[in-house]
Amino acid sequence: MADDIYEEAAQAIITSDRAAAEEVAQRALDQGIAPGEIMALGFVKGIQEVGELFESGELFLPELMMSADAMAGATEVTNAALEGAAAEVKGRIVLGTVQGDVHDIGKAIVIAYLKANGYEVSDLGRDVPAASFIARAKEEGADVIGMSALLTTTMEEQRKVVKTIKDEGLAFKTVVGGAPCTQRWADQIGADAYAEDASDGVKKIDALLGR
Ligand code: B12
Repeated sequence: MADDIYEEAAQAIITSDRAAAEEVAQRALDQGIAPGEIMALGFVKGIQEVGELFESGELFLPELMMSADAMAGATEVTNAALEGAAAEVKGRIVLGTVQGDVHDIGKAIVIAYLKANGYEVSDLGRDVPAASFIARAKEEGADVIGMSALLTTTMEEQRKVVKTIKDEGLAFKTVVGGAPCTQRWADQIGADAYAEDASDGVKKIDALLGR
């Protein structure tokens, strides 16, 4: 049953079992479940629960890191299934996790979705300084700069990038995402869009570029 496999996926993350996570991801794909679906309804539920256990002090950093590793394994399997799905190139995007922040699981999912939906994406990695977002966007003639931030302390980096674009009169559109970000935050810093998850990211970028 589909519900069971979603639960199995969540459990593989909660129990930090990378091998199980990869096996469940592959089995879900073999059963015809879409990569985004097993991610959103299974693995992401698991890592959210891990985050809650960490916050309430029931789980510690080494366990959180092992769960993150299991999540990375699942993401590799589902992202591979998204590869090569698109035919036309709709635009160029540079995307990274902001300076001071090493959370990159969500970013990897967003990149896979964008690629599968026809975008050329340069992955700038994590802990990316504001100046590097701008320099790479210029170098690559990007249409959009995407910034991921998972910490309330690193969200400010998104503001720096948006401000530089405005100060220098550059044409890049900006999209922000990550757990602490909201539409309100995007409005506050003057970003062009906020996306709640990977598929929303594709929708928002399509809309920004009139695709
Ligand atoms: C996994 C994890 C880690 C892993 C990260 C591994 C990795 N390679 O990414 C490790 C163990 C390294 C880690 C470390 C830390 N973490 Co941490 N971590 C998490 C956890 C549990 C899950 C994050 C995650 O992967 N979620 C799953 C993905 C799929 O979701 P997502 O990232 O939100 O991305 C989706 C959307 O947001 C959106 N999106 C994201 N980015 C973008 C960008 C664009 C452009 C678009 C369009 C969309 C988009 O699309 C994605 C896909 O749908 C969260 C809890 C949580 N609720 O988020 C805590 C959490 C973010 N961490 C937290 C903390 C405190 C830390 C540490 C400071 C812990 C410590 N004491 O050292 C360090 C900080 C390290 C650093 N400098 O960055 C806090 C942050 C609190 C705060 N308010 O700032 C959280 C909320 C946990 C908690 N509840 O306390 N962490």
